[in-house]
Amino acid sequence: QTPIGSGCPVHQPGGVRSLLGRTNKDWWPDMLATEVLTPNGPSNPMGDDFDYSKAFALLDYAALKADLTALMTDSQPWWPADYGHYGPFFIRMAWHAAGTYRTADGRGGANSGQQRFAPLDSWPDNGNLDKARRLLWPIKQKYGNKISWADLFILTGNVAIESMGGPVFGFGGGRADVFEPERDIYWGSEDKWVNEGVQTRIDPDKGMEALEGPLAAIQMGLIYVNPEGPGGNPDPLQSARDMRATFERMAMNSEETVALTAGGHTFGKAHGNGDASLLGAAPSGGDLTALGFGWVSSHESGGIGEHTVTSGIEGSWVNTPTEWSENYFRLLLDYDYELVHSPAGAQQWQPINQKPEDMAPAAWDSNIKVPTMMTTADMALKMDPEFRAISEKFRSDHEAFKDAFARAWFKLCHRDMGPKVRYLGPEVPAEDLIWQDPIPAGTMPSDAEVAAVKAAIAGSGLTVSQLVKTAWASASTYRKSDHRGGANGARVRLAPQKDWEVNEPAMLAKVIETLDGLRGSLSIADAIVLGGVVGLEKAIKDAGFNVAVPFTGGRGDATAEQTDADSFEVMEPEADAFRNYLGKKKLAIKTEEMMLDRASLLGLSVPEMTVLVGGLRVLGANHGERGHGHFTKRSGQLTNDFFVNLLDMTNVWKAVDGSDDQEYVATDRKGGGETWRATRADLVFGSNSELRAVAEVYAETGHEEKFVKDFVKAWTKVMNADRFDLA
Ligand code: HEB
Repeated sequence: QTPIGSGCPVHQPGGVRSLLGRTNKDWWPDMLATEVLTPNGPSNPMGDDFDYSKAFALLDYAALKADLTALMTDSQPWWPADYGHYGPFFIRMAWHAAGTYRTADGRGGANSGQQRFAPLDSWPDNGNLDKARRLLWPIKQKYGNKISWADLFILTGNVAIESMGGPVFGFGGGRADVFEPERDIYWGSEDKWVNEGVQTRIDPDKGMEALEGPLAAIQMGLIYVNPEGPGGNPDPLQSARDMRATFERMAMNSEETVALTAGGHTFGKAHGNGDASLLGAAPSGGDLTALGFGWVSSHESGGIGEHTVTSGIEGSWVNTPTEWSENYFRLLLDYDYELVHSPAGAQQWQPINQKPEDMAPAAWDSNIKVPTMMTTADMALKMDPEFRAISEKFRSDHEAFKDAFARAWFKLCHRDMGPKVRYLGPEVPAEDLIWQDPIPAGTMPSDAEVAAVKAAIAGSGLTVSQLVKTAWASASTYRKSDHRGGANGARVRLAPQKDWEVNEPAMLAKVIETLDGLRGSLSIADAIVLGGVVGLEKAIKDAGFNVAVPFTGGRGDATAEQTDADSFEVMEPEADAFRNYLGKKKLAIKTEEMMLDRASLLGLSVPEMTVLVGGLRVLGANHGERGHGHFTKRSGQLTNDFFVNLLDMTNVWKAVDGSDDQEYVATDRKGGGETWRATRADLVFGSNSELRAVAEVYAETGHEEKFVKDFVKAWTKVMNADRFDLA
């Protein structure tokens, strides 16, 4: 029971939604309020000096893999293995860990072990994966901090595939665990889960357009699509449409989508041999004595083994569910199928007149033969013309299918790890893959080289504003969610980034061309960042301070061939509060919440975000000629004028008519004349009490230099956010 009435709490006046939508506290109001302790820091028992990559280096990798292989067939009475093999179950666990990834904000995915926490641990689609994680606990306990849960999920999926003869492409470790749910992610606004009848997010007429960004699943609580078809409607063609839309948001094309689904469903079975209404609460709402187990069944057998109910669908896809084979496409394409109901009442497809030799062993007794099945989503691979062509190609060329599956699985599991330098362990593939956004290694310039280029830039006539904006355009694409973007590689000079409106293409091209002519032996990526340093140092000196701006060179330059331009398109900012930029598109969330979101992806704290915005305004870093928030009479000097003037009671602020509450004007309380103009991303530092408290610190007498130093620190953090090569 939720205390949230019928009105949807997450939509605000004006049609915008709240940044986070429905959160754990809305789903489980009784959940333990561990956040009362977060003022003391994040809940990480490992401490600040724990370095996961160092611990991983001590791991006996071969021994761990041997233990995992043995676990596959070590059936436990409290959750017996189907066919005596846990492999398929663990593949599903790994796929669901990775499958929450979405390209739009890079969040979700396998890289921090989020499947252990709400809401993911309790999503209907993750049903019974709590048991899979518990089966792994003795191994996690044994290897301790040398293997994170996040890495263990993926490695176990790989070992499962290998142990059943399937193809794998490699494994990279390096996913450090976190110890609390991600609090910065939007999972949707609906107040019902998929199994409670919530509507699909895809509109039959609008398709992909109707799937709200950044979401990548069609219903609340799903990894991607509903196996029974959109909203439970068993229409394979509509299911194909949804698969395309959602897998595209996971960075998968149609071929990868077919390969993954077919390869995955070459293994294992679906569970629906019982009454779904006998299942208890999901883990996060579970009983204290269940110790984190959810969906505890009151079925006479305890709802395990033969009587397991997970999705409600029942049966295996193929006749050989614990071996890699060619059977999936064979059975899918050779048989006609009819719609039937599982014992749990789910709609599924059964081969018509199935030959006994094509039937599957029952999971509990290999002497009993049962029909195989396909879900509506599987039927999409047969019925949709485009998917069908791919299915037929893979059927006739098994080697191509194997290769496509292995590569797509590797991508699925590593897509959110960022550049290859972050991968650890003996099984990292040598081949560079385009989705890793490869960057050639740079060389560290000497101090003399840096000094010479600095002098050349300083004498080039480029302005503080131009240099700062260009460096910001380059570095601020970084997102900690999937470690993409950033200044390394200088992709700001390539399509599509060079043409993004937020980057002022004409100005950007001119600055980069000039820097290119002056950079000597430095990479263009380094020169862009160094340009920012030159601009800042001038602004600091002109303001009367003596504070150095650090520079660490060694970045490389990526080429257009090394850049999957399409995959960068999703990263185009619709708004950028740091440059006071608002695109033409109406935003789904408030401008100031867009700012929080970007700051969060950059890994900034509240004071870091505040000091950066205040500093960038007076440096003239606004998009175009926009004067909003430029609260200074000495433009281009790094002063705290933004905060001083924002908090000055002289000004009376009001919304500009017709600006849809996006633009504001201040007049002098006494004289009545116009003093300043601002956006929401400016005024929020005066109106929100927490931001205001930080703004006051920077406006205080005696803190002028602290402001400069803090700005330089936060700026440098953004410039170096992607320097994993420095270790
Ligand atoms: Fe899957 C299972 C659906 C994709 C792998 N799946 C499954 C199930 C279902 C599904 C319903 C059943 C569950 C239970 O237990 O009951 N999928 C699905 C869908 C999709 C998919 C709808 C989209 C289209 N998969 C997938 C992928 C993969 C997979 C991609 C990988 C690669 N699955 C899987 C496995 C399994 C499953 C392995 C089995 C598990 C066991 O056996 O336990």
